[in-house]
Amino acid sequence: MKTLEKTSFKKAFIKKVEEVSGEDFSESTTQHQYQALSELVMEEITAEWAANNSRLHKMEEKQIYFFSIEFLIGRLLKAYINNLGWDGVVSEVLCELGLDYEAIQAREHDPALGNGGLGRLMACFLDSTAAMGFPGHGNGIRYKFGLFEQKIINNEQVEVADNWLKNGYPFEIAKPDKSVVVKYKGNVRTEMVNGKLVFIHENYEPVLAVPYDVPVQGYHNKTVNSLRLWSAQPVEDFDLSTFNQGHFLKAMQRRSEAEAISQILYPNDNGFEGKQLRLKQEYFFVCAGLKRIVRRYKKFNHGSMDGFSDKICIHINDTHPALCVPELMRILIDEENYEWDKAWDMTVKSISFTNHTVLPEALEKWPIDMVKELLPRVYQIIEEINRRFVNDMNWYYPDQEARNYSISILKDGQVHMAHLAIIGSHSVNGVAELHSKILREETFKDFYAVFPERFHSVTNGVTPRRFLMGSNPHLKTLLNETIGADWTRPNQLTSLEALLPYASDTAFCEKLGAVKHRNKAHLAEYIKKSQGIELNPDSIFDIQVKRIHEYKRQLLNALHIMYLYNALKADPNMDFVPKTYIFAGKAAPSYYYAKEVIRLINVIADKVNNDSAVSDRLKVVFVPNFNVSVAEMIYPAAEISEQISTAGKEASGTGNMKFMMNGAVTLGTMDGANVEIAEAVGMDNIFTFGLSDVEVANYNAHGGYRSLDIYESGPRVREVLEQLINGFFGNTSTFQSIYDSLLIHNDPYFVLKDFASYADIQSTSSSVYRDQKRWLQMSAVNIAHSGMFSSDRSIADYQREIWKIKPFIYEEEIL
Ligand code: NTF
Repeated sequence: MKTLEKTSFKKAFIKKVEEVSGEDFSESTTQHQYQALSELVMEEITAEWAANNSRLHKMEEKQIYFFSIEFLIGRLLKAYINNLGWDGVVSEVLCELGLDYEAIQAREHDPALGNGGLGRLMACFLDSTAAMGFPGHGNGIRYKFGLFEQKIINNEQVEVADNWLKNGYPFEIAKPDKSVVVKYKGNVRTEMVNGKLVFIHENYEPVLAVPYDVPVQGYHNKTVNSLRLWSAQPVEDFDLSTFNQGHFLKAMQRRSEAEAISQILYPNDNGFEGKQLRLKQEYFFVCAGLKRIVRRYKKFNHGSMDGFSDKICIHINDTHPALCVPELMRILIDEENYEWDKAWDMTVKSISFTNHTVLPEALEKWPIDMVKELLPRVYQIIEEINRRFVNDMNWYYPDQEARNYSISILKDGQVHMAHLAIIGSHSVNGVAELHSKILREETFKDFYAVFPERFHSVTNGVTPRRFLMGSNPHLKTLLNETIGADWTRPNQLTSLEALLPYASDTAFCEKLGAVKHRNKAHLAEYIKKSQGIELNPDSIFDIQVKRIHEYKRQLLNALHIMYLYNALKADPNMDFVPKTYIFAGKAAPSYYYAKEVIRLINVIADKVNNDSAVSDRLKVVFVPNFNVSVAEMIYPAAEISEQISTAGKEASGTGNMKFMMNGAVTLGTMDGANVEIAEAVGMDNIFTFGLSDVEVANYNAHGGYRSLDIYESGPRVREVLEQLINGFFGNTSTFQSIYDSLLIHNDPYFVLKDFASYADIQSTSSSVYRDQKRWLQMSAVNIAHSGMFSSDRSIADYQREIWKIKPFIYEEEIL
């Protein structure tokens, strides 16, 4: 890779703009400039990409394939430019040409091919894998419509289709010649061929899977990996036989049924919706992805699959790709003629599995009849895997029949996908220490008893290239000036610990405060422009951004704001540090309760922001359409990071890490990775509150706690609860379902139980904030200890513990 030369880049850019616009450069629009810049970047990357692919064909290194139903990659133009080391020259040239680099970047439609944590984690992992210079690729679905765009109209969430491909997408390459056929439905016939039973899948409905590859560029190195996204198309443009018989409508229907598979991303986060189309999607990218991997492996290994599991890791991201287990078995047995035992050994050795949630409503269970009808041969294999597993268990543990049944794949008329994933892989891991403990001791405890050696823990991480270096340039500069640039190298983020001595250095802290203030002002400007709300950048920016979900408890935050509002109204002279509460996040369109929480927050914002008695001290904003780009603007501006889930429910959280890296102080429960953040920074540099996971579990074991006790004993809380239903927000605006959940349905997420403790810690944090020196010291300590939350570290852990590949050695290839 060559470094970019300014004059030749300027010339090439002008020429490219004229090519894409067909007009003189002076007539070009931002859209043309964006297209031209994207094309130049792609030309550079694709040259290296080809070289990389041919290196990988030699199959000397073990390769990782991440199978995931979501890849929430975010905008790529700036990330590519930074990774190529072109950032300095590109900014300078665009500035000299009088162009606005930020506006050019904003032309890129942020691809929303994921809901939240699980999909974004995959994007961070791809980034880290490439940054660390080894082969790891993504395999998923090219949804025509990504996650809906969220608008807030009359305080409510309104969903708008996300037609992200309408202007084309410059960073993908279609590879129709690499298309494969995926087969659904039909029946399985058996035949004896040379004394061997052969399974023939016939009368199936074929769908064409067409791959689109997106390059994943390493950081300042020559690695370019691939994210392969599959698009579903009818096998022939028209189903000619049907068409010729005059059944035009039927032919068209087949076509749209095929296309439907990759039409839309299911908008649920942490929730399972057992629709047949979703099951089709799951098999679609599993079947297509494995087919290409196997073909390629055989092509470069003399047609043999023997060494497959030594060279290929199939990493399945939650259970959506769990059909990899029976599908790989099907390939090995039906197509490659392996015996069952050998095929099973190869399958289990190749596959590893990460679990991302313990919420029971998110665990996938498919009706047996549905799987049987849609995937007849795959189902037969699942049945056989289950039969052998149950036999083995009954043999080894003859006195444990109930336990043996409880861990089988097929039970109660359903296929239990997590069981399939655990039984069919050599490794299962949780995504934070606490989560992994809950998997071992609760969710999968019966499996842990049988396969203790399979259980691992790898704490999540986030890419500092996007979430610190890319999105917080002023902080990056300050860090470089203070401790040098070592921390910017892949897998070196722990070098930020060199910042620790500066945490008590007044001059450094002042600069840190100035960077934060500038980022707050930048966010305030965006909010002013987009929502017309004026914020005070001197107030505390207290931020909760994530999916809206009962267990994440945005409601606790909202009720507390009502409580503060009441207190300010009751005592206008109250001693109060001005606060700005910022929320963002989407609710699943069918999740009524979560949408009510969004409405509540917006109604509170209206009330508070329009009350001149308080609005100079208290402000509330709900930023619409939370996505990766909005996130990148929000994290750098945060001072308090709200991570307030009911303990035991949030597997890890990754927003908590992004906030921390940008110097926000966590205010949270001891849940998910918050526990490890607390360990890293020490209890003096985090605000924790609330029940522990064990306390929550104990209450639940005894039917919960009595929420009315809190209502009865606390007048302040009672006032807030009554305001939900007494017309406080205007006669038409009541929140009966929220009130009922808290008081009639006994508050299953312990919102009221944790309320007092939350209010206390909120007030403590405000007192600490008054001492800016102390606050900035906390902020610096958080940044300094954020190194272990880099996804480079997570990937290094996976390499060592799970994929068993040689440790990473960083070699800088440009700079
Ligand atoms: C999410 N799970 C968890 O809710 C987060 O705590 C975690 O940080 C991320 O995964 C990444 O591991 C999901 O998105 C899902 F889909 F599994 F529910």
